[in-house]
Amino acid sequence: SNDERTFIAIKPDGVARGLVGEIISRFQRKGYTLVGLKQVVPSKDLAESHYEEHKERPFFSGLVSFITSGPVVAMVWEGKGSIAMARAMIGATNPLASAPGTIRGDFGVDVGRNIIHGSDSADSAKREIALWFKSCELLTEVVRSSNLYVP
Ligand code: DAT
Ligand code: MG
Repeated sequence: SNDERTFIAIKPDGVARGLVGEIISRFQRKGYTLVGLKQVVPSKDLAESHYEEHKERPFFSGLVSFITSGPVVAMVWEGKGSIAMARAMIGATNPLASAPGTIRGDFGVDVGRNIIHGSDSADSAKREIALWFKSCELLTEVVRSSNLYVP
């Protein structure tokens, strides 16, 4: 449906490297609509909740310290097929395995510095949007009436 929403976060490395505009531009050009946007240095609690599924993994503590190490640009993008399409546009987890043309494939080489997060399913998207945003921080209804822009 047209109102499918996904959670996307530009990680501290992506922000520090000046990739925010490039990444936002890619989602906009694809035809998705930005319905939530903020910059935040995540707390340890937020980072641990966000990556809860990985808490037993050996890289968990490094991942949490990395994601809390600086500003993250948290976003909600809306549009048809946005969850799976954002994952495709982001590329494989390890940037060395990500195809050129994807965000990780174009801009990274290190799995521990892979620039961007995207929700991996409808359930994850719902959980992550609620974790990072209050409902009042999101557009309630995307206006699609402009005759200049029809996604
Ligand atoms: P993704 O971000 O593609 O959904 P994931 O959910 O499997 O990947 O892992 C979450 C993040 O954890 C990932 O973006 C980077 C980090 N990570 C994953 N596997 C790793 C590994 N083997 N070594 C170090 N960091 C890893
Ligand atoms: Mg994941």
